[in-house]
Amino acid sequence: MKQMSLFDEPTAVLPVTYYPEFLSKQEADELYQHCQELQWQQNQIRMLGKTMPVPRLECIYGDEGCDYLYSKSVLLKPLPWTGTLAKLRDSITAATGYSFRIVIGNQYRTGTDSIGWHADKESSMGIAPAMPSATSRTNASISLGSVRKFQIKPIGGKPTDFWLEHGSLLVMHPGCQATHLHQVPKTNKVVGTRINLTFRPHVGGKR
Ligand SMILES: O=C(O)CCC(=O)C(=O)O
Repeated sequence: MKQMSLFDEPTAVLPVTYYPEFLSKQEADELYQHCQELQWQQNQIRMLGKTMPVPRLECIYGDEGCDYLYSKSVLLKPLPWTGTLAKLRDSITAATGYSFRIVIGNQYRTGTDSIGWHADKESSMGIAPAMPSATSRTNASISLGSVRKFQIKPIGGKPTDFWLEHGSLLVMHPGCQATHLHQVPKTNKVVGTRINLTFRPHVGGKR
């Protein structure tokens, strides 16, 4: 499997690994079709004393009770794994060695849908998910549909831009969430729908 470790890049030392063709074109097309049947919703987020719509659609599937709260205001309650998502989870675990208990879907309908600079370090992801140690947690995300710019930067540092292709997998290794931020910025370009499936660990719920 083609794999690019950005640890090895002289100009961009990033704690991530990118697999541009993790899924074949046919597998990625079929998964994109499956994603049309998922239960997408537009959640509301509370920021700076205001309630506003999250600028993308979201869904969550996973182990029972593995609720996910982010930005102290958006509570996602997982639906049971679909067969397709469970199979994909297992294939990512086989390729990376990391285990996951939930998958969060983000659907970017147009260029104005986005996700701002953040790190994924919710306490539900582990006792010390943000610490760069062997016990800290990881994320693995599959991209489908239109290509959007993804940016990652060390906290206080300069961003590296790259484009996550249809069927690709991006793994953020343990420690990444402690030292780096990432985002998918808005764009004025005309772009089609992009779907991102982010597999994550969780310390709660039923096993
Ligand atoms: O859409 C992406 O590639 C990134 C999603 C993301 O940052 C997140 O779900 O926390």
